Amino acid sequence: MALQALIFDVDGTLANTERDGHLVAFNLAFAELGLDWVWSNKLYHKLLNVTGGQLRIKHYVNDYMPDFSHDDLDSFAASVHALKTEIYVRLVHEGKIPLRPGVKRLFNEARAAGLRLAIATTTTPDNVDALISNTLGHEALDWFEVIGAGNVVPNLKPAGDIYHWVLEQMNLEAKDCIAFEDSHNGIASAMDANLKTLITVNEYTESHQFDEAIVILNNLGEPNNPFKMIEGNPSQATFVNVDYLKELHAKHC
Ligand code: XBP
Ligand code: MG
Repeated sequence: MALQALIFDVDGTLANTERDGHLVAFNLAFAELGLDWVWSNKLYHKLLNVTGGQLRIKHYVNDYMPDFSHDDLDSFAASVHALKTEIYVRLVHEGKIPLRPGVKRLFNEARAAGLRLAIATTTTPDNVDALISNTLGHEALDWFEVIGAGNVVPNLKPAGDIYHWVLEQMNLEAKDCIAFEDSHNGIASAMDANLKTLITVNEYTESHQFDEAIVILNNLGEPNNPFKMIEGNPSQATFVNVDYLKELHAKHC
């Protein structure tokens, strides 16, 4: 079967949201709540192994702040996280987080070619809405047939739940799709649903293992700004477009 759909992760894949958005928002939320916690970039790099902002806060308290007193860790983490989400959405609307190279172009080319688009992320749905509408316009939310976010499945990535859910919603088989990810937890989730996965690394994930990726790139590239291939089969392509995706699909799926 020909390639039919592209399924995108959000954080780290569509934009450098972790460094420019989530980390900044966590620290601003801590300060606003009078907590003297400051997550450095180095610490956040480690904390990213735990997906989901609320789980990340609980992991931090348990592993780094064992003496921190709280009545109920679940509700504490939920309230810090709610404020962090508000701040993150505000940062996105201030235009602080651009899309990574090639993302907007590829969405447009894929739509023109009749490919179906979807999102599979562990982040909060408000964050996805804010990023898409701020960078592409509010109407771009309709470009995605399904937006699967962290609230629709019980287990976050690296579990495969979100990709299984998206495939089921679209009534598609994994072999007819390509997933786009940036992290080890992300590719583990996609692989659980048998999805062939294209990786674009970022500063937090360039040392991750991506043994099963169909190709590993520094970014999607643009006609005037070619990608760097970190691992993959040689190709004439210098940026990711629909023809290159079809080539990858034919080779791997
Ligand atoms: C993203 C996440 C999220 C974000 C923060 O992982 O793990 O937790 O870091 O967003 P992926 P929330 O890119 O693999 O989906 O605070 O809304 O969870
Ligand atoms: Mg990601």
